[in-house]
Amino acid sequence: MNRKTVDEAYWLAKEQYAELGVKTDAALKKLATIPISLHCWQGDDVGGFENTGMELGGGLAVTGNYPGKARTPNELRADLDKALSLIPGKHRLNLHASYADTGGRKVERNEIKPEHFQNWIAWCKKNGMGMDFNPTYYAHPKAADGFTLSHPDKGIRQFWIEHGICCREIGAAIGKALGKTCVTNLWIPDGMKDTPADRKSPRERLLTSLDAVFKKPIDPKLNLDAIEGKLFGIGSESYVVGSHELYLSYAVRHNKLITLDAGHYHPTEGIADKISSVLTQLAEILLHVSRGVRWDSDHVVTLTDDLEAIAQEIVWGGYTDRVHIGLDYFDASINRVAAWTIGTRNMIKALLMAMLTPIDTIRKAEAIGDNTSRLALLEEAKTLPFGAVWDYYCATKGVPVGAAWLDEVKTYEKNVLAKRQ
Ligand code: RNT
Ligand code: ZN
Repeated sequence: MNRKTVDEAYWLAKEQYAELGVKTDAALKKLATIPISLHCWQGDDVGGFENTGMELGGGLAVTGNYPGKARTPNELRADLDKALSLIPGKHRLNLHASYADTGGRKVERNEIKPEHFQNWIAWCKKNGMGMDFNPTYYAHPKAADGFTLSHPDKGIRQFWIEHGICCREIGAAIGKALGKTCVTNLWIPDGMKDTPADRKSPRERLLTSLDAVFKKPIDPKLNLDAIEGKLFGIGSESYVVGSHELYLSYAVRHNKLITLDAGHYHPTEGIADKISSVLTQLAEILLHVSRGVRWDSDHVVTLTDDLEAIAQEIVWGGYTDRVHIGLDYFDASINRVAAWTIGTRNMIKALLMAMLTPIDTIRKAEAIGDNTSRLALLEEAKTLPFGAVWDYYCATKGVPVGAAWLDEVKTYEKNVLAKRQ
């Protein structure tokens, strides 16, 4: 589509929205201020660069063997550069500790320091991006039996406590270097395949470990702590130590962020409704936007009703400053740069759709008990010319309009990814 057509379609759409009291220019201005945190682990199937030869473990499973996955930090950054050139707006990087860029030197996880992430920090700085961080509690000999911070062995627990402490320091260093607060998200795989005889002791050990990890106060302008629970995983079908309830109560008590991962609840349970619930008492939260297909399968984020509901809650609730939006999926069966591009563009699209809904009018109807109008207007809103506004946003941000980005990914695949075998 040429620029003239994009602009003309936008002007028509703008008029149509204006009649409903929706200001499209203002929506696009606001949209440009909302960063999405791109998860590094889509680029290499959650592999990281420690070269321990360990299996992923922790119940994480990546299927597919599409050629061209990033093998080095430089390759991963190049792939991210490509994806970011196809995504409108300024975004963030979400990095796992296992992606330390140590120049091939082995550094134990309880000894990692900000210096091991300097190349990542420099890359973010160059791109004007913020950065988020995650301790890595899997793919390690000390996590091989499925327990980390709740391990019955004190020495193993201590190792993982030290890892958590290192990661918060790194988070603070990231926040300081980039002048943008880093969110450091803690997730552990600990759990049991079959019915436990003692649910209590591992949870009490986890609590003590969390207290040790979070003991040192860190300036919340530099680093914010988030904690991510789940209901079940592969190998932890019957019991997960770090359940949603454990972390939610911890977050409320200790002023942490709760992380809501879209794949971490009962398979038909969405996270959209949880946002306004937990934000009644928590200052901020982190989302792991993902897509489960029948289970916590971490498929590429598509523009589903679930995604729209999440975006609506963030936008309509006025929570854009209190909800940190991160992505969490990993698909190795398709081009990985495309996977990032598709999922991130969809997240942004969903936010824009929410912003373009005449919610004030719909809320007025609700307030006077006119639920007929509420339903009618919500349904009519679904066929408003959202696509024209989205295309215009892409064009004005200098990224490909429509499926044109795919040609660029195909070219990149031919020139770069295919040469990686
Ligand atoms: C696992 C959690 C966790 C991981 C990443 C790689 O179930 O969702 O967020 O996906 O840390
Ligand atoms: Zn997650």
